[in-house]
Amino acid sequence: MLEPEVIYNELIKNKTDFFAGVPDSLLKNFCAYITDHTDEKKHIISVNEGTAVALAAGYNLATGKVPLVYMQNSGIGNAINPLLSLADQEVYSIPLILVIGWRGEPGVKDEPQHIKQGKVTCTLLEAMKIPYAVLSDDEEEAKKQIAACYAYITEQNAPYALVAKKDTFAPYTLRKNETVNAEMTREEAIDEIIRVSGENDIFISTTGMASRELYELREKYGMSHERDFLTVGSMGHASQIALSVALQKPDIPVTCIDGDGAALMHMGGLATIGTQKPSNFRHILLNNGAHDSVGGQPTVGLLIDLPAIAKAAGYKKTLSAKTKKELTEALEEKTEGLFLLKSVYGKVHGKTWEGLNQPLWKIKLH
Ligand SMILES: Cc1ncc(C[n+]2csc(CCOP(=O)(O)OP(=O)(O)O)c2C)c(N)n1
Repeated sequence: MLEPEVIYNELIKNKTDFFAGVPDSLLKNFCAYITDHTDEKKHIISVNEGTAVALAAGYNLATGKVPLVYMQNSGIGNAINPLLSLADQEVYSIPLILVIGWRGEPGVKDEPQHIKQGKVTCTLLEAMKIPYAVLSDDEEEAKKQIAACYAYITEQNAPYALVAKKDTFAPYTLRKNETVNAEMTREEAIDEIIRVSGENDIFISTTGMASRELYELREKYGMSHERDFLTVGSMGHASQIALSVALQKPDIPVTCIDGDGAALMHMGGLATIGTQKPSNFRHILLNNGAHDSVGGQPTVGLLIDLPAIAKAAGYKKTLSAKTKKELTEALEEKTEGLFLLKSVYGKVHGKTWEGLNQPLWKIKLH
């Protein structure tokens, strides 16, 4: 295994001192080391992988140095546009290092949403003509790969990728761990939400632990899973799936259980919801200020006023709840054409999501 410190020092030695990205469980230890050892202006946990590439490009334009962008392979899709139409050699030729966590690596057991991404990870890089190395877990070999990466970048002024398999990085425990002062866990909030909801309500839950907890709570109470759609992959898109279902099924209450990281990833979707205004739609955002499912790395969720943003985007009503009592009151509030976003502050666990162990199903609505 590679000590995150060793890799970080190799990067610093090569003057790479700017890091941006969206966290991934496979890169958790590496990201934690970066957080603890990098100035806050030089480590930006970005809202999505495409914005991370843009932040890196800006840093390169401003300083001439080679920045690093980290992501899970599922984020390559978000990054393709700025990689090909901004950083590519045939456009602005921006040198940058990509560190990509390889979920769903062929031959390694993983969840359904990672299988295809895992199969095509290297092919996608090849199609983009981004050279890459699968990072060795041997220190000396990894140092050689990093040297080759900088040799290419210096000569070609273009992106180069290091693909990291599971268990490439040795454990590292984050020291700068800010605890969220919250009374309720995400699971307790979901428990309360389903307790007070109608049994025919449709639930669309976001990527990560929220979907797992919804599933497990249904099991615990012997409830049906039939009206739940678990957005296991495709982070940030649950609210739009829910919006579209709500528009087509105006007589059925539809609830989106969202996360702050996911909502921020594609925050423009709030404007689509706010202008469509289906009165059967509830958007419940479980805001723990963190990417809890992949290790608890912070989001800006608690630094900005998400309900105010939703309100400004056209949501009819927004409520906030920090305690179970406030949540129950908010859920029971009835307004004609109620249209809510509730920001619920949940405790962070910091455990990484191992995924669901059940086959995927689609809700049957037609
Ligand atoms: C495009 C993309 N980038 C990254 C990931 C990895 N990932 C899975 S869950 C998650 C964190 C989600 O955070 P949030 O929505 O705040 O929910 P929480 O885990 O805190 O409940 C991340 C980054 C992913 N699945 N897809």
